[in-house]
Amino acid sequence: MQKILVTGAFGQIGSELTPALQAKYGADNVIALGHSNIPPSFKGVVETAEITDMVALEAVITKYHIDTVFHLVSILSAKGEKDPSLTWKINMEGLKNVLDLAVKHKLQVFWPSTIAAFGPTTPKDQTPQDTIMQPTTMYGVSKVAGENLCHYYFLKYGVDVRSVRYPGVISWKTPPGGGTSDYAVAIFYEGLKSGKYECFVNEKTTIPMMYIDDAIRGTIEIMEAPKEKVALGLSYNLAAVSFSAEELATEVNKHLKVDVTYKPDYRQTIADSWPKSLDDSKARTDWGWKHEIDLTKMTTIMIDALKENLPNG
Ligand code: AKB
Repeated sequence: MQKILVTGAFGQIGSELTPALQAKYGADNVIALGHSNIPPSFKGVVETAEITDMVALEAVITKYHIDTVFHLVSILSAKGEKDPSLTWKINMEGLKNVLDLAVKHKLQVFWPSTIAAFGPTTPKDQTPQDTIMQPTTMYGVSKVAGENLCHYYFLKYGVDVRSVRYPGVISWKTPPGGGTSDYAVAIFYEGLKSGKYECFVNEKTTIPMMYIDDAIRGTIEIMEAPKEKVALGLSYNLAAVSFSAEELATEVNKHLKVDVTYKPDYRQTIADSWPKSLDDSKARTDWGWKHEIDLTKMTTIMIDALKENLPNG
């Protein structure tokens, strides 16, 4: 990794991965690709291009002699159900463009899949690495198709494409937006702002979750791992913690008084279709994945950080 392009650089993962890569590889060696959502405070090299615009994308890759792409652009599960056609277009055309450019320019690629690639017919507890994958959202469908596309580009063209299946990721730098796992972020924002949170899934809802620092570390580690330790073209299950919405509310209430009520909407069905926990032993064995942050630590970090950074926190 010498010249890195991050697509979706200002989304939930990108806004923390980009500075982590800048710190490690030098600010001039990381190009952040965005469009309408570039924060004025961002320090670094920025380019704008639509992910569906292959010519514009190739121009950026050529201009900076890019050798590595972290391709994060994606429409998430809940937002995706509002416009499934657009979700397919952004998620799949974007990935195919990046993979085609990877063949042409010999790029190493990171692309994330997620727990949304699973569906109601998947075993829910300790979901295995290889299992039934029949998702019920367009986002999930794009993730299964994307996993297969990455595998195909590895088999057919030898592309060094590496991937993990993220759980719901919890972070504080960007406000929640478009995902189903967002309730586990929104409870902190709303709790600090108003002391109340109306949760859009019921109290028993349990899905795998991970604090952003673990997700960023895992992402960089899989990309830096020696080739012989990683199954290229495979999306690895990646786990940290699993807890119910009620357990999260209890943990948050150890720090601040938040009145949590539950009013499930269409996102309940999505959350119910996902695993409760993941078996990520293949990632642990192959390239040494290990999470560090549990529910207690994550809650403390979120509250401390938002207290300092939310305008009315
Ligand atoms: C979402 O909720 O859509 C995402 C995911 C779990 O992939 N955070």
